[in-house]
Amino acid sequence: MNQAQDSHKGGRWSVAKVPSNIALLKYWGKKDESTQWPANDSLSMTLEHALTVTKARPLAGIDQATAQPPLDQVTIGGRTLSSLSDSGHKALAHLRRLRELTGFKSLLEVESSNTFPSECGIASSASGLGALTLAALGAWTGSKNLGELEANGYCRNRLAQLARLGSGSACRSFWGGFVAWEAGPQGDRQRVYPVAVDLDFKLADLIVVLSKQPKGLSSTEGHRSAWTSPLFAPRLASHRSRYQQMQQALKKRDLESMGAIMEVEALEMHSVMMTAQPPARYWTDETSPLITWIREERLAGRLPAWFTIDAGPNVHVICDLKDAPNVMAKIRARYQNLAQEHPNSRYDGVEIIQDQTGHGPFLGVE
Ligand code: 2P0
Repeated sequence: MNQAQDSHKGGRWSVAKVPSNIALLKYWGKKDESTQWPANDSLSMTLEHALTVTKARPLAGIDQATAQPPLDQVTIGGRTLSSLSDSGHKALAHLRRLRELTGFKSLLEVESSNTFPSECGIASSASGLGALTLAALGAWTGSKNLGELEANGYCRNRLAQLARLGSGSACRSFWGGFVAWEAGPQGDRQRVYPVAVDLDFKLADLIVVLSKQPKGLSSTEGHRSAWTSPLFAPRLASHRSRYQQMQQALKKRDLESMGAIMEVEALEMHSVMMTAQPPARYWTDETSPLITWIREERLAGRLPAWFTIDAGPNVHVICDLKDAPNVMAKIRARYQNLAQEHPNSRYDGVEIIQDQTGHGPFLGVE
């Protein structure tokens, strides 16, 4: 297809549903911002229920050259995005970048919403920038599904590499199951690929929402300040071996080994955050007691579950899907008991969001 000729304008919407992902090995720190080159390899589990649903279609009769001002029209949850807000700037800059890299010209009308609440410990930039990328390419090429989009020159790998430029973690949302993102020897030689493609190894992600306060330090700032932590160089020196151990454990479906590695990884990332300049402490007063309880219960043989924590206070409890009802009941009982012992305390009304290993993205039209 001649990429300067967008296939159709106005009318039909391209609809992308892209899941979020939870990193078991974390992306924290960039070697180069312009190529979004991560400091280390990461590995994540794609989620099933936490999705961004994004619709896009070319703005009839308007292209980048003629529009005044040259802006796409993007709404998220019904609110029009301003280029002045962080998320608005990120989305609009990403659409401009996609046009530059692909040669498509049309400005887009975009409507987006999440199936999960914001600030609950689920990464909305991964699913959001992933869905924006997929919906935009669907709209520009006029593809009705992922197969047609691939036939039009946009396989999942290409989509993931484009999405990565909008938000690094978005590249790991383009496959179901478990996905690896390897930094590679240069910024333009990164690899993203699915690791366990047979989807019968399913884990639960029970997200204990301890706070919905917006985070104090943005991920972008956090990636920059990571380099100032005295713990960051030792982390990078040993991370490749941890990555290989996680790959081995995942291949063997050895959840105990995966769990042990993911806990060390989360604690190490948060130690880097807390020892960076400026220091960032994302945890609430309840984060530490909860992870201590998870470890104690597991050691006592009562809780077959492990934790990980993203750039926020909320704790992702990871367990085999078949153990999820039991683990969920134990966490709920813990908070009911604590709330009875401490009325009107932080223990009241703790929300737990249930998710699990997911199938990956979808593209359609409406
Ligand atoms: C991750 N996080 O691997 C880690 C764990 C947060 C903690 O990726 O600057 O929003 O858009 O590339 O992808 C958050 O970083 O950063 C993140 P940008 P992104 O999931």
